[in-house]
Amino acid sequence: MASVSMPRFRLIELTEVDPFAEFAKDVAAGLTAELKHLSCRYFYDREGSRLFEAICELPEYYLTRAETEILKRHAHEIASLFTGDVTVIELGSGNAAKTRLLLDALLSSRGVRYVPIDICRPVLEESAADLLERFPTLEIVAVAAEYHEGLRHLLLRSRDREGASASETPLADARGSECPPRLILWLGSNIGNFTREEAAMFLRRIRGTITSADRMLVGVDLRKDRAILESAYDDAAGVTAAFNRNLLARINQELNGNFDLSAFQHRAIYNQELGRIEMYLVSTRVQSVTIERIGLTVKFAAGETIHTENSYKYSLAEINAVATAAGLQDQCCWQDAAGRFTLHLFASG
Ligand code: AVJ
Repeated sequence: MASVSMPRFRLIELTEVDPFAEFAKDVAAGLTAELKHLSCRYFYDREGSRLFEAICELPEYYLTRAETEILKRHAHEIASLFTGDVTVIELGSGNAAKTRLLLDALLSSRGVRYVPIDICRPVLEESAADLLERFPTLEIVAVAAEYHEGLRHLLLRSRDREGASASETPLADARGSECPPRLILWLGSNIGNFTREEAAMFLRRIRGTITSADRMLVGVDLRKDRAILESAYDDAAGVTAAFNRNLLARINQELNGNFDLSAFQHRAIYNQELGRIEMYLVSTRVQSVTIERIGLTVKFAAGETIHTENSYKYSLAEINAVATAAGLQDQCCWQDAAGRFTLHLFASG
């Protein structure tokens, strides 16, 4: 764990000692499986994070605009639920563009410590620099880690009371000595990458670490017409296709692979029964690919797929079921005018 100190900014690195080892292991397992798959967590190298930001601006990708609309309209109402200082913890903060709306509303009448957790360190550093300049009183403790890692440290925080030191518990430390209430943000339909069961378990673990004063704000994409969903994940400009293929580019770069990116097609289909978008890369011909660093040659049949992402969509009843399974109380929710997306405020109940 490395940490860099500056007056209003600290960065805590909780990423793997050898990030290639984990990636190599997962790629080898995924590409030798009966149904080939790669984990969507590997989308977000620097280029992937940049492509995802471009996705958020696409006319077809309504999610970001819908959530921004909700935050613009209700940020002050959400901020008013907190009376004193607050610690804002964000899971998967990315460029934190939407978070600015909330931070702005919160900072108008209280002190805020912001704890963004993201797996892409350069993106964390850039967005933190931008926020520090924009908000002269904001304090930031950035955590370069995966959700699960970040959550583990949230869990450690609750053990902090039993004596773990602050350096082992960055989020405890991040919370400060007065322990202001925390607002945990899980925005942008990031919940959609989890199965409903995983989402409930994850929220349940968070619930176990929060106090009755803490709140969680979760952005959820709603079930809707297939055509709208499929074009959101298969845009005309091909940005989502490039985002998907970037996984193969990353294998080429980091693991010495020889994937021919032009021989894999992007596919996004809505599985209505399961209520999820499924993304695939489809081999356009018979081919074999060698990945030197893991000593692996993978054969593909024409039309064979690599499953790369699931993005779950929710009905209000499904959100309710997940919240109930997690033991969370749904305190408030807000939708965009077109009813495409919803923000839910949860308490430990
Ligand atoms: C970052 C997981 C919310 O599922 O909508 C966007 C990722 N994939 N286009 C989503 C994504 C393809 C995105 N999340």
